[in-house]
Amino acid sequence: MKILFLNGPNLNLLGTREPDVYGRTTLADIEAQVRARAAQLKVELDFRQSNQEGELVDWIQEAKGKFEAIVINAAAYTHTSVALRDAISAIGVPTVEIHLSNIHAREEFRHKSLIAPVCRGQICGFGAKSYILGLEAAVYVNVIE
Ligand code: CA2
Repeated sequence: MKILFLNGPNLNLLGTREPDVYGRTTLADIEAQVRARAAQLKVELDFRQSNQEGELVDWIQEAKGKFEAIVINAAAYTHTSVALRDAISAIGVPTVEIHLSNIHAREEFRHKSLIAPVCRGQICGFGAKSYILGLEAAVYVNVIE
């Protein structure tokens, strides 16, 4: 099974800026944790980050036929991107939405996710563990389908 992890804008800054909000764990640290769990589950991973909305759309489109699931932290595009939502909806690859923070407990503009209705489910609020739970959910949706 192959799973594509996508990370949206500014997540490359994790661990280096605003540690009070997002902690000191870098995206590379999170990737290492996800890879360790993926090895236990015998799952292959591709782990990517982009600040460009169009590049994320391209990667979602290209996932069809190559990956069994997508796990996405769309970051700020979660709340704004009809393009990401349309791409997820169009390709039909099961997609799990994840966030480090509990977006529902933060500013009101973060409560709305445009991608949530086209994702299989949402995991938020567990810090780096949201990524591990996202991986497990991606495996789960493939096992039960
Ligand atoms: O909680 C999450 O994972 C978010 O997707 C993170 C996004 C935010 O816009 C979403 O509402 C929730 C922000 C990612 C930016 O990360 C930074 C890391 C360090 C310094 C600045 C931003």
